[in-house]
Amino acid sequence: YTDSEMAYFLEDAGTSLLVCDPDRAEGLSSLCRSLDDIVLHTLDSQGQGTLMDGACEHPPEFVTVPTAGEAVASLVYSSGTTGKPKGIMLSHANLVANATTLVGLWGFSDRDCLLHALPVFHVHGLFVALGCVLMSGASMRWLPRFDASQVLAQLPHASAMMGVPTFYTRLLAETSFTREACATVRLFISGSAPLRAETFVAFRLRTGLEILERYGMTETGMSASNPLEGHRKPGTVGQPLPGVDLRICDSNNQPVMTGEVGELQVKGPNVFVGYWRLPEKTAEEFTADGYFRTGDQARCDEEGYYSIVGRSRDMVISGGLNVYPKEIEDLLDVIEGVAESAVIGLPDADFGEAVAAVIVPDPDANLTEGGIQEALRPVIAGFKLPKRVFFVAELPRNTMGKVQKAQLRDTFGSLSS
Ligand code: MCA
Repeated sequence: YTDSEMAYFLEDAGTSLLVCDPDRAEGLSSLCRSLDDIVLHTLDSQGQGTLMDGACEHPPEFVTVPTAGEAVASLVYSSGTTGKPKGIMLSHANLVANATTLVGLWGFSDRDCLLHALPVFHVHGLFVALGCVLMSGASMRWLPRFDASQVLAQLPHASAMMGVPTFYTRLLAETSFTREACATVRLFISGSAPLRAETFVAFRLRTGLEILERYGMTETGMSASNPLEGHRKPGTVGQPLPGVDLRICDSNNQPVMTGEVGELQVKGPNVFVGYWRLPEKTAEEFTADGYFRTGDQARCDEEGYYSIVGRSRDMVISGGLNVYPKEIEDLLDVIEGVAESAVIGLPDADFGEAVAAVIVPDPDANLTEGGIQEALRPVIAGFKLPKRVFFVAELPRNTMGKVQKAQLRDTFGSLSS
């Protein structure tokens, strides 16, 4: 995240202490001073920094502070359709419930070694991966980021791995990724973005193993999973987790018939406490009978397997990261020479979907794709940056004046096949 994105998080959360990589300390220290004197400490990937220097001055023993299950354990930020990121309050009880369930469901034990290559600033790498390891006493090999050759080098030490579909398509692109390369691995899990059925099949042909696809959200942790033992159905996210209640509803929050498409709603001990300082937004996202409205369109088959078939919210999932078009459109629209813009997701072989911007320039404006990307780069994180920028004379709109994004997606096709 850029410093301007960080400024929003720090202020919104009411931060009192920030721990950052030493490389970011200079930029962030002036930000911290300008925001109510936030205390800044550093910690590098080797565990060194001012945080550890300070900690060393304290005795290693301390009194454990009791806390309630419903107390907020973590605020994880996620953008939204309005463009402003929301702090998602996860309680200790949420985290414990989900980790306990997943350890049982996926069979984690102290004999496991998880190969961890996910970022730890999302629920997937932070609470799903670390939760399963900590709650089962498993061990972990922790990579700073996903790198196919590093993963291949570490796989012989691992019994399990979690990843987004991009991990698996990148591994399949390596000829040395073979049945022998994953001889020690009992479980590959995929989530955060739809796993294409063709990737599932190619993976099985190459390795003899079936990727286990599961479904979750920051607000809910994990909600559904294909089974450890039993039939893993490609194109589905499996069945509800034990203790988690899933239903598919029409626009009146009435459950639809089996096989019909509707909005997926979730209730259970995994569901978050609410959005930080946004009680009205929180109330909007829950039904009167207490189900969280995911905004995902789903279908359930006769055997109780759920498939995610679409999104009712305008969102792009790129390499497992959610990008909200409104946030980028707001930034594009203030660039000189941009009359209006629409941000869409286009199919991409590597990231599943890639962010693209469609821009209507002002008359006489002299805009280029590179110029637009450079204007955005200092203000948004790299994964949100449009990989392509297209220019059009006007945006297609319906009779209500709403931009027809489906039509734009048809027009611009895919970035790579
Ligand atoms: C990096 N870039 C990206 C992405 N990641 N662009 C689009 N989508 C991305 N996901 C940018 C970089 O800034 C860089 O830009 C350029 O693309 C190429 O980077 P590359 O080296 O190929 O990327 P990478 O560093 O290898 O990262 C790709 C990745 C990574 C391995 C797929 O994004 C990743 O680890 N994704 C996992 C996300 C995740 O954990 N999601 C969980 C959230 P430039 O060249 O301009 O510098 S969802 C969740 O938690 C819920 C609960 C759930 O269900 O799981």
